Amino acid sequence: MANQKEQYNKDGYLLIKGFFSKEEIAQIYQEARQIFGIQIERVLGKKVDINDKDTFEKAMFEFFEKDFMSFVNTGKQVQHLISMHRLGTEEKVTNLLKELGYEFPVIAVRPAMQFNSRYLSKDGSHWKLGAHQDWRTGQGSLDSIVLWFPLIDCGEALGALQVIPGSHTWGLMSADTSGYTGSIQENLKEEDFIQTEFEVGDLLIFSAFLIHQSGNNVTQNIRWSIQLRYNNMNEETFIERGFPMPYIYRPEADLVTPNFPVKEQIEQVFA
Ligand SMILES: O=C(O)CCC(=O)C(=O)O
Repeated sequence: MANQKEQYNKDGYLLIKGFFSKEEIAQIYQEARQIFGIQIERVLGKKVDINDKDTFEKAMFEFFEKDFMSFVNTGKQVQHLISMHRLGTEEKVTNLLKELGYEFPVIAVRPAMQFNSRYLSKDGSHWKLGAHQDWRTGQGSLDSIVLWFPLIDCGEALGALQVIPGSHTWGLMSADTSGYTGSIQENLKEEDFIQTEFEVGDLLIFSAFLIHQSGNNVTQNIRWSIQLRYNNMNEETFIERGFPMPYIYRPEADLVTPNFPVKEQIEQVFA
């Protein structure tokens, strides 16, 4: 274990084989597809078999094209899967954080599931992100940590994450505002990036300062992945800065569906 921490401190990341069970990841993946399947049926007027990968993913692309707003909202609902949230609070996760030096881990932001594909991205950022450091968006403890893992076996062709070992000690790099994370301005050498490879259950854990980027998903398939982020409440500068929370989470001011619901619809629920 001491070796694990040493390696993490040196490289800024660890790739841990078989950290999660294949079954628990499969369940989350299935529930995410089920949620999309419900709206696919409504919007496209056809039921799709979520286990028929290519047909299902084609239906995802059609759904995206046909009703973008519902697609975005469905994607947001998927972020609230209980199975995914449960995974992020498992003891083996908090134990790992403690092994890496966390005294008091908290969730930095809600877990995120991504479904990356060129066919599910209007500006390219939901296909692939340029090089960035997650700390710029999270601004939490200096030892903020990110967990990244795919819901499917995932290597270079599907665009698994690429990381620069040791770059977590280079400081906070300047970045533009492209995508939703910004991209680092400095010229980085492509050959410094290491391509990660995963089987279902493998976990990449990295410092929020580690420079990383999406690989290039050259396939017709979707790269399904999850990111979990944590802060250490005992980290001195985080305490001194008053625990900043840069993520904004608030309700819509107006009714999303005008004139809904009428009294009878509510009565029906409790009849
Ligand atoms: O999964 C990806 O392609 C990029 C995810 C990422 O780097 C991030 O959200 O910080």
